[in-house]
Amino acid sequence: MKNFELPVGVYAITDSKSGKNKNIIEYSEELLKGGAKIIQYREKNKKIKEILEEAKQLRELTLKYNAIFIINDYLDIALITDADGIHIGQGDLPIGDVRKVIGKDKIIGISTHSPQQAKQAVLDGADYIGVGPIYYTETKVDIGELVTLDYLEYVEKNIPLPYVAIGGIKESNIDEIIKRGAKSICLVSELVGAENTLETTKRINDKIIANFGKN
Ligand code: 3NM
Repeated sequence: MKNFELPVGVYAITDSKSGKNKNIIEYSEELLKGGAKIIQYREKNKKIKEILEEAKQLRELTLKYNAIFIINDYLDIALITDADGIHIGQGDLPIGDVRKVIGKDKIIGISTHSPQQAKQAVLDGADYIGVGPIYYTETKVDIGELVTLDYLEYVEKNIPLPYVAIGGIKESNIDEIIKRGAKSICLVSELVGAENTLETTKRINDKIIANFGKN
């Protein structure tokens, strides 16, 4: 997609593990009411038909709140639900091939964990990159090495793409991330697992916007 910008503020990702007994649609609505303007549906364990059903409901919800809807991994589900884009990992289909299927008007994001991967994402035509895991997290399995704040600083200074900082980010350490210039910040367990998802999302989203302004 041409000239894509990530919304300034919280980048929300769903997680059935962090949600415990919370209903995904209910907590997603809280994330959106709290101000998240982008939400990624990420589901690693459910059966494909259930994934499709949830994705369809989230598509409706994101349209209602005028938020960007991204699907993690599943190209077919992204196409069926007419999601705004797809987020892939380093081990997934190459960006060029994903682009052929999804088209030039959709968003492609890719997780990166090193300067080399970030530079490659630029060459391959990614619309944005994930930068993480910055801190330790149990939300993602097989996280590999922590990239630390050094990699965040590298991307901020050297990579001409929008990026989202991710991995172990909490309300208690977010100042370190904001200080380095990250305008799009993902907190999964901190928001999905919060006692009050709406209030926590709003507080954090407002803080990021207070630092950088809305886009
Ligand atoms: N991707 P939490 S870290 C989904 O580094 C995901 O690419 C990561 O969850 C990466 O905010 C991560 O609960 C999980 O730590 C982030």
